Amino acid sequence: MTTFEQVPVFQCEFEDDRTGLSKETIKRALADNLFYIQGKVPATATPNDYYMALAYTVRDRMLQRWFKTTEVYTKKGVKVVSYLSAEFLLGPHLSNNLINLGIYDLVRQVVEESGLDFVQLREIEEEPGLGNGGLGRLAACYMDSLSTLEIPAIGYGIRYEFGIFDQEIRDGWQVEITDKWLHLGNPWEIPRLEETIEVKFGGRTEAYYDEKCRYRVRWIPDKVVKGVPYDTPISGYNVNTVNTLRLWKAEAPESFEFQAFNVGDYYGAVNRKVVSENITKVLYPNDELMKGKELRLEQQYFFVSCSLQDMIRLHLQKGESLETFHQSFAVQLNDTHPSIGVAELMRLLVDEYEIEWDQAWQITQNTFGYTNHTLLPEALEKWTLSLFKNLLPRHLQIIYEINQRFLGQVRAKYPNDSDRLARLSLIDESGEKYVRMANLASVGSHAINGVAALHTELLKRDVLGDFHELWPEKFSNKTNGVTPRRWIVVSNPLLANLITRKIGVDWISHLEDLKQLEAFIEDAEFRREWRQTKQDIKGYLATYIKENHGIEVNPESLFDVQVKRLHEYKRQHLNVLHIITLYKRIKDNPNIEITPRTFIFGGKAAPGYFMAKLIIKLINSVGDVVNNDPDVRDRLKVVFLPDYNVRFGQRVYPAADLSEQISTAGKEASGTGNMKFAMNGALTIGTLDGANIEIREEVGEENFFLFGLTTEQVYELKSKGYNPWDYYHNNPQLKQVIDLISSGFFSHGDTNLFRPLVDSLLYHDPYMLFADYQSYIDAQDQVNQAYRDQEHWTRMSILNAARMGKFSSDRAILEYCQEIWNAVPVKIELEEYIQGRA
Ligand code: T68
Repeated sequence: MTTFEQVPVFQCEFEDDRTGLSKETIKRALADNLFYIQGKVPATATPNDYYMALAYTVRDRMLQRWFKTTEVYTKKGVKVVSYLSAEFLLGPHLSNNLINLGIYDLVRQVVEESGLDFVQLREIEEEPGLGNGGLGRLAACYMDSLSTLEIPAIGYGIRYEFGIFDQEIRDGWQVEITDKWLHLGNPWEIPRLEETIEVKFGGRTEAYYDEKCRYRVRWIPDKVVKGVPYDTPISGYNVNTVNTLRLWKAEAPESFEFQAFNVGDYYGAVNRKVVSENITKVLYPNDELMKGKELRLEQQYFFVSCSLQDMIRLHLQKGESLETFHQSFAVQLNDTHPSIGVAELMRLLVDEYEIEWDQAWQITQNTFGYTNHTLLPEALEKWTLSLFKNLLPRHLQIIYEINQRFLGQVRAKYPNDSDRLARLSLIDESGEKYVRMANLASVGSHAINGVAALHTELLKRDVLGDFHELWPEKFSNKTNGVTPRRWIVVSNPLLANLITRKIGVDWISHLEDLKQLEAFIEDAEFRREWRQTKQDIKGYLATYIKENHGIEVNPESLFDVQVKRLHEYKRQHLNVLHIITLYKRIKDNPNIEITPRTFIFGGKAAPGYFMAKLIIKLINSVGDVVNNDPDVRDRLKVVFLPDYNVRFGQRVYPAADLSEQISTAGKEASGTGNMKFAMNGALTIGTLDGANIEIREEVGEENFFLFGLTTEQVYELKSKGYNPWDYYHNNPQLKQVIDLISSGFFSHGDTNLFRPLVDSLLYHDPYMLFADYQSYIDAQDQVNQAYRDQEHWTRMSILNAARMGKFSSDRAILEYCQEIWNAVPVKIELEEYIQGRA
């Protein structure tokens, strides 16, 4: 561990290559890094070498701040927020760090004056895709806000060697390619080998009496794995705070392997090494689906144990006793993926540090907060007892003990209510026995929150209804937010500049200030500039689509965008039904007056999710027909852009006119893409689901295209007995659309290809597309009308952006700090000689 007392010896009190911000110094730093770090001279340097040199030049300018931040946290004994998440979907670092450090334009200039192509270098960065979708991206936005708000924080997660797969589209189908994001090295991380931690797995437990005749349990594992921390600096915007994202990589401990060498089992030893290192190999690409794979539980336990041991080490280093652990760390569980932490902290406190159970339990409950991100039953995590017992025998005992004590309390409060007991139990005993991770997280936390107002209400009523009855005071809502740094400043510099010219720069860290734009709504010149900006950005996207995918799209057409993971509940296929409806109108009357539209889709399907993959195929098949039909005369275009990721998100949100947020009411916990679109001046067509409801409240119902059943109506219709067949028969337009798909029209006459999809809709329609179809089409017709009045559309677009203040992740993080974490900002002051520079 670093001792800060030694540091002054190394302080350099002059402007040097690694801190200086004069053009000359940055230029020299680039050349130095190319030579001394990459070991290249210009004659042999590849673009990647230049990118690496540039990245090191930027990282160097964060190190003083990073070091100072860590030093202050350690010395001052401040409370640190510890965000535990199996996913951090960070996206490219370079631009974001340049913006947060306030040196984007300067560095760009230097790079270009050095004869290099800044944009080319920027695009070389492989983005760390260490997440599936919204949940992982939320963690990344929250890390940005924590630093920007100067909240002491550390993000803990997994350093997956392979992140979310790269998606290719072949013959209209998704093909998955491994994501080798580390293949050319990662300049943003620093391994801290000396802070490696050991994690145990498997084996058995043994009871014994200690020297004071107390009953104790020891765990004799059959495997030990090393966790090596890799630290990435997370800069705040316009502040000195640089927090740490600490991701763990699994390695086999040599000592363990030597035993095997000694008994001559060379291949066995090598194999065990490979098996240990597998733990952090790959991100599970299932969003919103729980699949009981042992390796997944190993991953979860591995990173949680490393992280808790790390926190305990830091706490003890401050000279504190473990009784005050919860005053040093507020640990937030990002969904149930890290919820084994409840049992692990108990094990560490009780078994390893010999704290009495009751006190350990108090510390544990005071430490954890739990955020739920889903109501979908198939996403709720549970693990069979046998799997649990094999991998974590001691934790299973601890969970039994927690459960016994907990159910004792419940029994006392609700005597003779065995149904309630069965529902609240940490163990599901209705069939095969499981550990219910949401129940473990709920019992072990002092705070439980949902991620949008509606979601929290449904959580309290349904999924965690019994817990809410028991402990209403634990529950609160924390509506999600997204960082305006990445989602406006980095991704949409043209709009950011326009806004700043009107209202100054403060909005970047106080998004509520965007309200001031409303004062300019009557200013025709401002509206013209706003419209022109959107037009320019749409032009760039059109060029990109042409160059990369060979499809010509009309930048004057309405850009109608749905980008998100592919899932039936998100209803990308409802969007397709609308496209086919419009196509049919053209076919029936080729001269019909129609608002030209470009439909843009992007998103990955879980590799084992057949229906989602079939929806991708449907989108591409409909695109093939519509895009090539001369009757359409380019009035409609359908593009599925492969490999949707953070980088592409940055390109597409700014270019959208219309944001599709069309999930079945009650299914989308919050959504965060909806916020990114609206911030960039897109209008939303959406259901009363997740954060759509709050977005509509903020922007005004007249600036939002609403359709569809409400959550209540969905429940009602379901309980009455929903029959999609009736909708099909009673709506000729819908019938024509479905029949066209069934007829093989979009599948070269193959009537079988889309049959599973059509049959699912006709006979089950679990997400009620048919019930919402007409209302959706009507709302889309209103969109067409509205888009024709460009002046009015522009006003609505401005109002959408201006009223998005609430959806900054800064607001969300402040609420977490005040209502759950009890964390306060800590200013990081730099010595004057660094302050003005790096
Ligand atoms: C999303 N959940 C919600 N899950 O769907 C979305 N799940 O409504 C919400 O806005 C967002 O979380 C942030 O709160 C996810 O993204 C996953 O990615 C996931 C991953 C693994 C297992 C389960």
